[in-house]
Amino acid sequence: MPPLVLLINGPNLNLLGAREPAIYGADTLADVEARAAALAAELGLGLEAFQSNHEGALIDAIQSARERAAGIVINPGAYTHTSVAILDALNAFDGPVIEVHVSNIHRREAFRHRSYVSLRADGVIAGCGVEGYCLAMRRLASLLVPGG
Ligand code: CA2
Repeated sequence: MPPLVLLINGPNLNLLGAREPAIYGADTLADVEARAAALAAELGLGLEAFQSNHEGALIDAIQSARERAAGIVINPGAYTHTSVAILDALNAFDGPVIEVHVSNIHRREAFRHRSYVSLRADGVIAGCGVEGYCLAMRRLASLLVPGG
């Protein structure tokens, strides 16, 4: 079995492609998940994708990764800037965590500049559009796949 990566997207990211294309691009979340799954297979990784608008459901998904997943790619959406609970859940996961933001949060409002999740993340990608998810997968492959 290839090492499993859990791709987690937080609140409102189900709207990718539907609104605000100037900030978030034109690809839908389904496009992003399909591309990540295809890339994962190429890189010798497995992929499971999950999205929720609910903080507790995101925490349950992160906790479930403890038994099943080798690594996590997470875009926590606005919870990035508010959720100590998501940080705590990630701190209880032993594998590598890559944080992704579609937009460059540092070029936006001041309240988006702080990330609780970055206190745990092994890598952070922001402002690369949805391509950031693929960059994150490649980083996890180099950490998790021998010779990857
Ligand atoms: O840039 C990112 O990926 C964010 O995590 C996206 C969050 C935002 O709160 C963070 O500060 C940065 C918002 C996701 C909203 O996604 C939408 C996508 C399309 C249309 C409307 C919202």
